[in-house]
Amino acid sequence: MAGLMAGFGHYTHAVVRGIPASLATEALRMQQAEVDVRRAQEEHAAYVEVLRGKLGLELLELPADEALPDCVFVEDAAVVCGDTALITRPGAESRRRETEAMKGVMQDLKMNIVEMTDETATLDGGDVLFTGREFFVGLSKRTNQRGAEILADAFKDYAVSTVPVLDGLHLKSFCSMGGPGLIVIGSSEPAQKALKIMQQMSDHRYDKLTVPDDLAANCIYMNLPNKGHVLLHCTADEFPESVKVFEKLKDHMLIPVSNQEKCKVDGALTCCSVLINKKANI
Ligand code: M3B
Repeated sequence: MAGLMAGFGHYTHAVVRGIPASLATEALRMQQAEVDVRRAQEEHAAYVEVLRGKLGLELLELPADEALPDCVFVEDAAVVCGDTALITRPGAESRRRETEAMKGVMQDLKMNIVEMTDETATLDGGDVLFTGREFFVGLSKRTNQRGAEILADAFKDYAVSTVPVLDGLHLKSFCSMGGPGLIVIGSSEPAQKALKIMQQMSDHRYDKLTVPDDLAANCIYMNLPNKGHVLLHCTADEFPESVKVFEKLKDHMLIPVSNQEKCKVDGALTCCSVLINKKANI
């Protein structure tokens, strides 16, 4: 049991991608909102600097592509666990080609690549919650059962359970991992329902950290040498009540990261990087 969780949250590399000007008008969004691209780019640069400068990860930076307005949200294009990278088939047609550059960088990293070629399958990485011992896959507007099956085939060492996502875009629009065995969950009814389903389907008892704001439940946990437990979470400007909850975590190094512009196009913190644990440097 303990062996399964050892190393959870340990990362050496991160894949990120630039923000094209086309994000302002063309990126998909659930609610109409105007985005200031320059501000979004500044915000993203600060996010990247936390990963590289503060946390010491090796960054692989893909250039922005004007033809792919949502390309900064790299999480949706690949699911990485151990040495395997599953290149997804994003649910939105306009996002399908985001996977090309992602596949290229995974090849450079010498990952074991699995491609979702089945044309009936769709899956966005934002619907995939890896807990360290199993996967939960949200069945949403963007991810279907066939996509979840292909993920289960790609990561045979782990159990995979599906969770209906009735509200919002992705499973991780209201949850994420906050530590080994710790699920961070939003307070809305759909979020709480999804948590119940995950608890029922698992033979493990997860701890939970409930935050008032659903979007604030999307945070990034890492366990890094010399730093220990690290949590990137929303800022007090955005979600003051949720930040108070994070501040009760006494073992974590807490890093607030601003996400005000990117969230206008439904991008949260996890969306903007693919984290990888590679022992040997490349
Ligand atoms: C968001 C893509 C936005 C496209 C990520 C996870 C949950 C709220 N305009 N993609 N992976 N969603 O975030």
